[in-house]
Amino acid sequence: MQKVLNTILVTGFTPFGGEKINPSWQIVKALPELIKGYRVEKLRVPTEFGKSISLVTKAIDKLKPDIVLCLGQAGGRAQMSVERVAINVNDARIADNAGAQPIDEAIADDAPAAYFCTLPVKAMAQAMMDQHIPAEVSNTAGTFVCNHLIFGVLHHIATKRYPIRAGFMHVPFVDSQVVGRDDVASLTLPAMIEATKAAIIAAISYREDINAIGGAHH
Ligand code: PCA
Repeated sequence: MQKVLNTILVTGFTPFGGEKINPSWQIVKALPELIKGYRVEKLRVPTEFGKSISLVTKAIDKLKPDIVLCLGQAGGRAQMSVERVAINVNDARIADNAGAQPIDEAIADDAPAAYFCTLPVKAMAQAMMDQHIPAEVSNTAGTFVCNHLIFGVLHHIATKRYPIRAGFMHVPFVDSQVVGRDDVASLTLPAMIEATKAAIIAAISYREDINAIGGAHH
């Protein structure tokens, strides 16, 4: 069957670390089905080493999206954080949702030390700030399941030579998670949804521009 619409795959995680919700999935769930003519495919990913990568890479193989944007919670951060890089390390401070806690392990042996995300990180952060929502480019996605997932996704795309752009965004706690906690940053869900839409539009515009000037993938 012929592919009619361009597609963006957007993922969010299940709650972890004792939290009842994960704002990353709340945001993804609330996104429209269509953004700037791109079909929005949504996937809820378990906060587990291994399984998170296999689930998302399977979805990529099946859907062949043009863009992949994974979201995760970074409790304590004050801004929407567009990640620049993923590193080839699992080093877990807490166990994942299946009880695994890898320390100082490589994610993949036959892989580089790091991958740069291939979305326009600065334009995405700026697009969110233009909506009056605090946003930044971050130079570390940590060494837990979020970094693990985006590293695995970028490695899969590189290995398969897919013409797919992929990136990651960490999001703060949503306000309901910090009720009764002192000095912990949060944003409201509507603000984070608006911000994410703006970031997605920036990613789509960038891809359309690049393709218009000659179809380069990187
Ligand atoms: N945040 C974790 C994993 C799942 C999530 O939402 C992280 O930053 O690694």
